[in-house]
Amino acid sequence: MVKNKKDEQLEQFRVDDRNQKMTTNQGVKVSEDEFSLKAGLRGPTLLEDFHFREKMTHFDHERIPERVVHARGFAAHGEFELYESMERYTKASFLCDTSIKTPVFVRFSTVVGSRGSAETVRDVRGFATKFYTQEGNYDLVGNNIPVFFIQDAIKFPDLVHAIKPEPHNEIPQASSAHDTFWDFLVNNQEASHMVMWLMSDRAIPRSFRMMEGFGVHSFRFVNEQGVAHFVKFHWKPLLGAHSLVWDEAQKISGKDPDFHRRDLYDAIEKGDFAEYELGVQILAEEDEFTFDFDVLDATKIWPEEDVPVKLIGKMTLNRNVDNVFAETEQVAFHAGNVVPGIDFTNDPLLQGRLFSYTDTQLIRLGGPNFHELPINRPVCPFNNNQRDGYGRMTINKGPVSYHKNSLADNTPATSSAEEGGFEHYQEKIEGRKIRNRSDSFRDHFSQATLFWNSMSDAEKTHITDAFIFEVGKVKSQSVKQQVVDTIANINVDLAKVIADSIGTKPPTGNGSDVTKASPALSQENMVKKPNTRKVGVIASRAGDMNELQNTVQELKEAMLNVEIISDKLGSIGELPIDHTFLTTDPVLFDAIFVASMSEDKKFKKESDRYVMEAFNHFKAIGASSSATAILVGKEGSPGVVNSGEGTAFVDAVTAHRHWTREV
Ligand code: HDD
Repeated sequence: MVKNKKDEQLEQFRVDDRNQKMTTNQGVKVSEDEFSLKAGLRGPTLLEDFHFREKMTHFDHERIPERVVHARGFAAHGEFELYESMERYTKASFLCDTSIKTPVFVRFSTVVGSRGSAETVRDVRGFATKFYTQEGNYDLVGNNIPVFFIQDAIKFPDLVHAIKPEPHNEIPQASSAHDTFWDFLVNNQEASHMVMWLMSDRAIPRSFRMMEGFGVHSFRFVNEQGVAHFVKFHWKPLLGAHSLVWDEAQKISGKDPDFHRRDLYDAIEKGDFAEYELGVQILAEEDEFTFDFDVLDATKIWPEEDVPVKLIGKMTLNRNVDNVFAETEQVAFHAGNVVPGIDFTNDPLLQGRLFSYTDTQLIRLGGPNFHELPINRPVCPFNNNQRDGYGRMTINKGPVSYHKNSLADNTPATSSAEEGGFEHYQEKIEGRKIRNRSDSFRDHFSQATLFWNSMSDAEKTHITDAFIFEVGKVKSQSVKQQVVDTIANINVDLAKVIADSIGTKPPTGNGSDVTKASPALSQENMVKKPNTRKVGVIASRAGDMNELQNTVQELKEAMLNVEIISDKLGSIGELPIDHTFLTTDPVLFDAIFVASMSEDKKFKKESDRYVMEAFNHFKAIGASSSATAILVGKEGSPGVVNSGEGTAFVDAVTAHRHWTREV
């Protein structure tokens, strides 16, 4: 079923090869696809075998360069619906007319790792959305962290060189835990705020479906009257933002390197669509200078308590791609793709991005016609005088390909603003050409401290441990010391604990006097829901079948996803066994419930391993009355529940993690 205008467009390009005859790319039917053409049964292969040549040549050219950053990604289609008209602020029609459902395509990614790297590494996540609006494509190319490492795009190549694997040995893959990254931080302290986020739980999300998204920069909304407001964009997941535990994340990297894409793909296939509300923080132009930071500085947030986030619509990701290469790999995002009503600011990071994205697509997608690829095409008409180039698909008719002309009545014609033409916001600019930055960009620590102050105790522990893990892997004693001294500017006690663990001298410096906190920054304060949480139910064939059936039923009614684990595949009564102890792992579940035990020693040992691992990762653990023996030594611990306690197990799963548990 074709779902929307974008889907309708893609449908024209879909091909189903099933039940078709095999042909060459020239349409000639192929008679033999097993053996190349040879001179004699044991003779050499002949050059005239055009089918062999074509098949091999195409294969030899199957790969394209991976993205220089954000190489590992996964995407889905969906729709955006508006709650209320924003016409007071913007003339973008998809944000004014609540009857419009805008098709979207969203690609999530890690930043540092190469295309085949694991997905649960400690990293920023890309959250790039293409809105196929009736006025052209609008791309919101954001991350799951609201700030960035640097203030000026000229430093982006340096940042990426420092965080990617070190060039002399290409180690480590997909990780910031190495000398060059931390050397970058201490010599470019504008990264301090972002590094606090990177060391926090935000960098190890539980799921793409449980992750916030941010446009990061201040953009501009411009309304029909030409009045502008600054705006920051947020995506708020309806399931709340939640994270893995670092030890668990590392183990998942081995057990299931595809953990995040599998989660999103499976959820969509099941009909558990990923949902996010679009939020905007809006600031009048005259309030530009009311903060103790510069609104053009991408290393700063606008605290939600100071500038509330207004939720204006909802995005639902409801369809997986048909072909990952054609869609996810060939999609070309660009922070510069805007529509009338949305405009840029002078944020020097944003300004530089406006150059980089088209430039990178030219090398990655091999020429200037990548906008014609099905996934990149706008759903509204597009006509201009651009012509030719590699891979051109459009057949432009007629002799005229220039403006102005009389032979085609001066068409394609430009449009006035009233007719929907994009007119850049007429911001007044004055100044000297200068290579420097404003003094208002020089405070690199206050918001890093604000972030630290806003964390719960558990989150602070995770950040501390993450610093010790990462900086502890740095080989240079000098860099380690400089990191400790840099962190002292954020919080001196944090710096002291790190110093004590990684063998440096205690920090010099007195710390920060920022006492402000922003509760909205803590994931502990976010909505928590049971929906789609994955429970591994351990069951033995010898157990009570009816009890198992009832347990599974109850958990499913509570919106949890249940998978049955046993020693062998097969079924227990009517219920199929989804995994053996070996084909899955406790790190792949949100909670473990032991429904029944077996006398078999190996079964017991494996069940103990599952329960222990879940316990160590602060997950909910439950057992039926016949299996409570498995909880011995853990009873009374937060999130450990036996079945006599009603909905307690579901509540324990809903709580996400039980950080006060002593492990
Ligand atoms: Fe970028 C890709 C997000 C700064 C240059 N970026 C890329 C993607 C995301 C972001 C989500 C992946 C898009 C996809 O899935 O295809 N980038 C950001 C954010 C930034 C940011 C939120 C800061 C606020 N980026 C940034 C700077 C530059 C770039 C400062 C260079 C001046 N980014 C690129 C790029 C990439 C890219 C080299 C690599 C692949 C691509 O564009 O398509 O152009």
